[in-house]
Amino acid sequence: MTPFSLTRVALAACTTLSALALVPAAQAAELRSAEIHPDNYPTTQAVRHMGELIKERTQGRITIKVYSGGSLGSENDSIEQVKLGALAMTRVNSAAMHNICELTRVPSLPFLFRSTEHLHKALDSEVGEQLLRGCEKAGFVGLAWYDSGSRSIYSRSKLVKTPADVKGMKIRVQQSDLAVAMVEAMGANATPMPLGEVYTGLKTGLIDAAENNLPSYDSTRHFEAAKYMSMTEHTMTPEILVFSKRQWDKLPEADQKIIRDAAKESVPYMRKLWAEREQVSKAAVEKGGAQLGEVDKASFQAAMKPVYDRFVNTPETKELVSRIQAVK
Ligand code: GTR
Repeated sequence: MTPFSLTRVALAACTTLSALALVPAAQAAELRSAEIHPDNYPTTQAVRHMGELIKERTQGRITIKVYSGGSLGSENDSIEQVKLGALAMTRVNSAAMHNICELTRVPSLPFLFRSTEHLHKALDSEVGEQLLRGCEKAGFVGLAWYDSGSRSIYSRSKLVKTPADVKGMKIRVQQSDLAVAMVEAMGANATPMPLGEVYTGLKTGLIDAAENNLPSYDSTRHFEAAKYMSMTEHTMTPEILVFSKRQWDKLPEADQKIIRDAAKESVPYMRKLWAEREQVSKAAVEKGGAQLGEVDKASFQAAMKPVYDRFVNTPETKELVSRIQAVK
């Protein structure tokens, strides 16, 4: 072989190798997904369902393993892992993404949605897609929105009717500037902390109150420590399913499509489970001694003006909010 033909062989080998690198072979993969809720919670079950669809459509080549119950850490921990590409996916509440991906604040704004139907229509529309895409530059592929009902305040000592009743109360909130601002606009003192610390915080009196939806109030057993839940329903901040952009970019397009479609198809499944779970949890907390009381909602809503002034202050956020409000 002449030196010339040797080079040709080497060149040909290189070309083949680089072509292989550009078009990744359809590889078997187990996608790991983090979840802080227990196994029987609707979010956990929805991601498992999504995994079954993917497994079926890839003949078992791609599967999802959901690590539930916070076994991979807090929501913030899992977001960090997903960003780094160490973890494929995580399901978190949008509040956990607020400080990382600004547009996720929009669907968490207080009293934005008039009803569950309004929330579904808005998030299923192009606005919902635009908000999901907004996370890409931060390293996350937003796959789907899941229901989270609405959040209400529960206290150790009393039912509340108006913001005057929560004045000075120490209320635990999610670790988000918007969550802090909402509770402070009511006149309370916001204490951001991870969900896992709230039960003890309530039991020891470190905090007077917290706020969450009925299924979480039930599954965390917070109702044992704070039995007065006042139905402020101040935010319908949805759950969000995010995929690591680093891992996503390594997947062949056909697999990306299978994953995206399965995520979307898990949404109606989740919504059904959620609606059932809200009823079950309401009955369970009441049976466990919780008292649910109505509030003067208009007074809470009126107190939220500073929150809108601070967080809806760019042409983009203003436009998104008015498009959501215009959804019939
Ligand atoms: C729940 C939500 C969790 C978490 C939690 C909290 O409703 O599903 O992801 O954000 O609230 O208050 O920390």
